[in-house]
Amino acid sequence: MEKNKAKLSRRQFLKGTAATGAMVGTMGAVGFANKAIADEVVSGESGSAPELKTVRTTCSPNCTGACGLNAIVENNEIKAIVQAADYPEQEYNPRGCLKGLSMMNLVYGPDRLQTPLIQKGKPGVDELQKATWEEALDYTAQRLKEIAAKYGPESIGVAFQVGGTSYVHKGAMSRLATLAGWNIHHAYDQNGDLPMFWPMTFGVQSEELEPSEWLNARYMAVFGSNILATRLPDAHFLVEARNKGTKVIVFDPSYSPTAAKADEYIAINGSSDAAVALGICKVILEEGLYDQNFISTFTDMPLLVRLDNGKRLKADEVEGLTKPTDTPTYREAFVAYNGNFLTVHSERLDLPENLLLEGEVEVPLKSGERVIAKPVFQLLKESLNHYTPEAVEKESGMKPDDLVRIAREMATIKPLHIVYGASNYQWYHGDLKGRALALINVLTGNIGQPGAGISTYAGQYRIRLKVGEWWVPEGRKQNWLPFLYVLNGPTENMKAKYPKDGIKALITGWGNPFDQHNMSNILRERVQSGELEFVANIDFQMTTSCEYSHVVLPGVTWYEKTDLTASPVHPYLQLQQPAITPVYEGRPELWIFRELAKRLNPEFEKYFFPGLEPDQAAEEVIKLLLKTGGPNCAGITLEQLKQGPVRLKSEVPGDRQIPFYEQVHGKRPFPPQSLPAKLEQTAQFVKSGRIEFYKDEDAFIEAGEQLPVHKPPFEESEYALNPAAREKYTFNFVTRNAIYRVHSTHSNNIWMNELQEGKAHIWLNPTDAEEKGIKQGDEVEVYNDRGKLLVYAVVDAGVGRKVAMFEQGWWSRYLKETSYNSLTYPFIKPTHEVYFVPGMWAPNTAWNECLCDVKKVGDQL
Ligand SMILES: Nc1nc2c(c(=O)[nH]1)N[C@H]1C(S)=C(S)[C@@H](COP(=O)(O)OP(=O)(O)OC[C@H]3O[C@@H](n4cnc5c(=O)[nH]c(N)nc54)[C@H](O)[C@@H]3O)O[C@H]1N2
Ligand SMILES: Nc1nc2c(c(=O)[nH]1)N[C@H]1C(S)=C(S)[C@@H](COP(=O)(O)OP(=O)(O)OC[C@H]3O[C@@H](n4cnc5c(=O)[nH]c(N)nc54)[C@H](O)[C@@H]3O)O[C@H]1N2
Ligand code: SF4
Ligand SMILES: [Mo]
Repeated sequence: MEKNKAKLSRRQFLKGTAATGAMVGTMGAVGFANKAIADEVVSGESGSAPELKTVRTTCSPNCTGACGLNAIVENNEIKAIVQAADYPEQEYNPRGCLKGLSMMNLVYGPDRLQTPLIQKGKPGVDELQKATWEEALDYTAQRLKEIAAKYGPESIGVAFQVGGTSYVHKGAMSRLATLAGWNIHHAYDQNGDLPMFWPMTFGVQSEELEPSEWLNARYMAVFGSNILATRLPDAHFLVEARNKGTKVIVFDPSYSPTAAKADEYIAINGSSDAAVALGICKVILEEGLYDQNFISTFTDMPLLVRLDNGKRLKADEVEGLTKPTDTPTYREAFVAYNGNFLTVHSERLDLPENLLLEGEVEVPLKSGERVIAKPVFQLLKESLNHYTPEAVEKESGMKPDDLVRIAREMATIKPLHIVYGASNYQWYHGDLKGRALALINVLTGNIGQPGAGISTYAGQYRIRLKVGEWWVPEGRKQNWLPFLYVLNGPTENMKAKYPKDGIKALITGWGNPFDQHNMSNILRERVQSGELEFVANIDFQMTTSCEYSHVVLPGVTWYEKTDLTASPVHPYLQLQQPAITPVYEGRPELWIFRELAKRLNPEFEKYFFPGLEPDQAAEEVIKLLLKTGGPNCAGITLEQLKQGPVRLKSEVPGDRQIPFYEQVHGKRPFPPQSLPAKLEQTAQFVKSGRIEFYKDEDAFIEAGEQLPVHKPPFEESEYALNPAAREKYTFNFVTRNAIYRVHSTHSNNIWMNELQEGKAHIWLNPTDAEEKGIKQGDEVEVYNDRGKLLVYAVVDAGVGRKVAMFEQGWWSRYLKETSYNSLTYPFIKPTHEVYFVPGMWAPNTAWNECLCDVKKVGDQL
């Protein structure tokens, strides 16, 4: 654990820090540029100097970075944080950003929680009172027992944010929730990070190329992903790829920092990406630029669809065909045609080559009826007829000549990598946009090859190991409830089980829902009215959510505990190792849950390694996870991880992370497994065992979304909710992620705030600002019927027309106690309710599907 011990005088140490700080500029202003420099500095003179040690850990906020960092520790205090730069593959070195390197500002900052706190008055109004751990834990257990007795344990909701950064401690929360029968709210859909086109089209939760694969792409089309700000330690791969000759093109309503690094920037209207993608696909089909062999083998394009009911033709319906007996219960056998009707086996990609893709056939059914059917490809071709370059221009603003030229480029310059950013799928029709974008890759065979594919990079949500042995005690079942239902109430079509009295208590950790969840103001009101009877929040600092809690339990940062991290956006398995003992009275979360568990039921304690210190217990959990985690971590040991990061295993040569490589190269059915779900849970999403563009479940047919189509924003959301919004609220409230924060974490980091004048801003287009009489620096109210936000104007020609761009994450205290998530609304799209597999197919939040107006503070309406 302690990789490096040396002596250094304080004077020498500070000198070293200052010198390297100046040298590395913004990337390392707080400390050393990399471990080599750190080593040089710490190997100084001997004598009476204090002892320094270097501890390697992993920066673990809800960021895409997962950067390996070294803490330089003196007398149990972190003096500096430096990039570890110890990845075996040099292209990943170094990783880190100024937020991670200035984490001491939070570890030792003024907002650090010192003791447990109990609210004896009104949450959000009265001061929380200091309490001992005994008092806080006893009180929490007592309230939870009372609420469970009154409303049932399922009325208690648990939210713990992205799993990939904390297999041990977040797992402990899941373990306790499962034992107690509480409901768990999956973070992925609540965050709006679940790109629903993935399960719909590929049957997986989501997938992405590892960043070094960008270097293998020759064409990289970025649709609304701000890599330069939201994938800071990986952004250099984009720049290097471009330097090597990869064309980089950015589609975004606003000129983002990433657009500034591209070869070409195309300004498009908000949520018009599906129109653009389908326009591109039309050109690809018309000019014969598609890969016929690929689509016949790996997709549903040859499957026949009945014109009378819009459903795919099943083998069992057709005279002379039968569903193969070895078809799994969660799959279906469909039909293709090559002069004869052929049964399409869901588990075998073995159809002959000369399949009918265009035209129609008459099908004799077992019932004696005859129906007309067309292949999916034919139906697609017909539906694409609407997307002429001129029609696309009308929807998106993209010039027809550009569309045709770019379509040809995308179809012919291979490998093609499309990056579909989170902000872009955080719209009501984000699923349709993703299905349309994926169609470009699939038609051109850009799937499962080095440098090729479509990727969605959100936070570190996805689980890369089998976690069941730790997260779910043997013989128990988890209860899940998507958070959108907590806000919205139950819906007619929901598949998740809604508790009879709703959610009456919340236990949250690793998140700040009272700023970050939509309708955060409603959540606040529910606590204050008593509708939400009890909230316990575990954090290491005093966030807005702490202010609205009944009990605050001080957890610890990743510098104060042992944990394991492995996320989808990073190819390495890494440890968090304690650099210091917990600050003040903070306690590792596993300890907190063990203490709570034994108070809830003495039987529960045995599930949490009683008798072991938290770090010892965490190591036992890690050993268990490595043993039972499945092929991705096979053979990896704790001892190995203590030496440094270890690349996760995969079936791709070199353990590379290339989605669907095994499907395409081994002709295996779709989908591959999405952990932690069982294969049959997600395989039901693509019943044909192929990449599916035609969805025939009733909700898709009712919505007219069997095939990917473009639908304009707001029609089924804001305008359906309030028709007056069409005239009243003409600005689109877009909430992108900030380079200065990780969501709301670092809201209070003084160094980061200095870079933003300590103020929250709203970005407006100059024409819009002028029309509203708003000038640079003016205080502005951004508002709609649901809420308001007070911020300062930045007038910026790069911002799209009628966009009010806010960088999400600010604590209310920096917004004059307004809440930016008081404007957003938890819309639920019916096609997201066709199945329910937690965090895989569930209603996804659409932050950007939000309208507002802006006015200068002081102006009358
Ligand atoms: N520094 C930092 N990095 C982070 C995070 C952080 O908070 N801070 N958070 C992490 C997490 S959890 C996430 S989910 C990711 C999110 O990271 P990204 O996917 O990059 O998302 P955003 O930064 O929200 O927005 C990116 C861009 O989408 C554009 N956009 C919005 N709507 C549309 C549209 O309809 N079409 C198109 N083409 N573009 C559109 C916006 O104008 C913006 O430029 O970042 C991760 N990385
Ligand atoms: N309007 C709008 N809202 C959004 C978004 C948007 O684009 N627009 N983005 C959404 C997205 S993509 C996401 S991912 C969410 C993120 O929202 P949240 O998940 O709420 O993330 P943070 O705001 O970073 O809050 C994390 C909290 O956990 C604490 N913490 C960090 N590490 C630890 C630890 O080890 N132990 C404990 N106990 N606490 C810890 C931090 O101090 C911090 O207060 O926000 C969502 N909200
Ligand atoms: S905040 Fe994100 S990018 Fe910065 S050091 Fe931490 S993990 Fe890396
Ligand atoms: Mo996210």
